[in-house]
Parts: sequence; structure tokens; C-alpha cells
Amino acid sequence: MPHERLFCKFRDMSGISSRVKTFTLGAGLVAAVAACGGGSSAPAETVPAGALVVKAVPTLRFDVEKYGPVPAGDITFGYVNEDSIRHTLIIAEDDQKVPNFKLVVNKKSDVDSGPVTLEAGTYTLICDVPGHNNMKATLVVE
Ligand SMILES: [Cu+2]
Repeated sequence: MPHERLFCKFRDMSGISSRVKTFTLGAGLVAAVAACGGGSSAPAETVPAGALVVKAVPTLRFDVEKYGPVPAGDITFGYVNEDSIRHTLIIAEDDQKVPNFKLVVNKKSDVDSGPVTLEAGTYTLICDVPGHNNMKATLVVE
């Protein structure tokens, strides 16, 4: 186990205080975990931590039919393109578009993200690219 070796190495450094040792070890583990993330294909932009992830997938669909429930207020969306063509993400409530929010992913593995403030309610996620009328999903905010 690399972590055990790391720990042993720090334990042997008797010249530094335990507080410093703990901090250094913690930072090392965080770096190791960060290095482990990412997966096989790393997109240029990444989904922000804590974002609500929506994926556009082949055959003109979102990855699920219903997202949420998520808490009302500021919501950050991360939009991931797992298809090979351009898709958008807009939000509507009762056929009214939520203003100032639109995410666009142009090609495979593209990621776009952005914040929006939503009150409690049931919304529809839409891709407004012509011909993509099937790309609709429900978002529950409560
Ligand atoms: Cu689309």
C-alpha cells in the first residue's frame, strides 16, 4: 500500500512536530486522491464540485427522465456531452423559459456549467437544438 509507505516515511521524520506531520500527510493524501480522479477521457472543462450533472446521451436523450429533488436556491448545473453532436440545456417552467440560463456542449466529451437560481417547483429541462424535441426531462426543486 503506497499510503502505508507514505505514513511510515513521515513517521520516521522525527525532527518535525506532529502537527506539521499530520498536515503534510493530509495534503499528500488529498493530492493522491485528486490524481486518482478524472477517469479515462479528461474533458477540457470539468464539472464543478456539487453540481447537478445532466448528460446528453445518444438517441437524443438526457441520461435520466427526472432530476432531483434538489433544494431551492442557487443550483449549479454541469452539462456533459456523451453524444457526438451539439446539444443545449435550457430550463422552462409552464412553457416559460428561465431567463439567462443556457448551457451548450458542441461535441463529444464537452462540458459546460453554470449557475441558476430556482424557486421550488417542477421544471422541464430542454435541449432547444432543432429536431431535438424529444430531449426533455423533469427537474424537481423543493
Ligand atoms: Cu439535443
